[in-house]
Amino acid sequence: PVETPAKTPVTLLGLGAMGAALGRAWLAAGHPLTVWNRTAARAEALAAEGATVAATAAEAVAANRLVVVCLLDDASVEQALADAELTGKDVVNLVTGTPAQARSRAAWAAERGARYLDGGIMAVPPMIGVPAAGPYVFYSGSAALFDEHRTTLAAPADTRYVGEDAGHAALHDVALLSAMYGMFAGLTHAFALIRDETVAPTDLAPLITDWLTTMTAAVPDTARRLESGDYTTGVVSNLAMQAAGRHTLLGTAQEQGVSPELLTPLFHLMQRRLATGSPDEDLTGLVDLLRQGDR
Ligand code: FVH
Repeated sequence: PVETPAKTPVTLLGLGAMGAALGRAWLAAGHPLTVWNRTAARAEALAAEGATVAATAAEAVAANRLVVVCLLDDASVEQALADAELTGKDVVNLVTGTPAQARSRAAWAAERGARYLDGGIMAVPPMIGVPAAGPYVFYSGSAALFDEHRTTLAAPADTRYVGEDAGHAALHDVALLSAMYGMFAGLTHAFALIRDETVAPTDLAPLITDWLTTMTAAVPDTARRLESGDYTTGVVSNLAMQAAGRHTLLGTAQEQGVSPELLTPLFHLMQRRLATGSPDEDLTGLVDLLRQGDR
């Protein structure tokens, strides 16, 4: 008979919405799982599914070499792992944080004799363990740790390793979340415009979806322009024309009784860039304007 290789045992700290989903995915994939959660009752469901419950975080860490942390924030990592012996451990931190927090957490782990990988989860809990939903996690930090555990890490969600700099997973995570919040700002304003009209939100929704999907062509265009430094060749919708459009967009907001507070910052930036004499560019120059050194 062919023996199936044993699955890497995993320790998981934190059984909130995301931690529980991750734990369930590792159990489903056949990994022995040791869990700890500050509020013990939250571990009961996973225990019933086969997880071993540790009484303390330190005990959970002691159980396995691979230790995955999915707590609320960086401060909770500090508190939960204060008494844990990390020498020889492989710590994978999936807590959402800033690049600087990730880098200092990497240094903190190194001082304690652990290898460190930081992660930024691009998914919500129901997507975990459902490959068709497209979940993935950015990882950065120890390449050796990532290579050794990549199969285990891929059980709950696909993996994207983005380099040895421990801050880069968080940087990618926050860059994508920032783009998402820009989209949320736009659709919030759009729905506000039609709120008191006889236009049904459910009729507008597919139109917004199609339009935003078409407009994502601006993403690779902007990237190419930033890399080439040429912000004008092939521009279809120039900055001067778009800045002039503020009268229509802000005027419509006023007519509809909608606050312009989500739109005005972008138009202010356009006018500042125009003031530098860049009417033939597209919006790429706003990227440079946002850099604090350019203020
Ligand atoms: N849920 C989501 O949609 C997002 C998707 C992208 C990634 N995030 C990040 O994942 C981290 C965990 O998020 P979560 O959804 O599991 O969060 P909660 O359900 O609120 O659970 C929080 C867990 O953290 C424990 N905890 C909080 N403070 C402490 C502390 N001082 N010491 C020890 N544990 C702590 C909490 O324990 P308890 O309240 O049950 O006792 C939960 O286990 C997060 O970084 C997201 O940004 C999720």
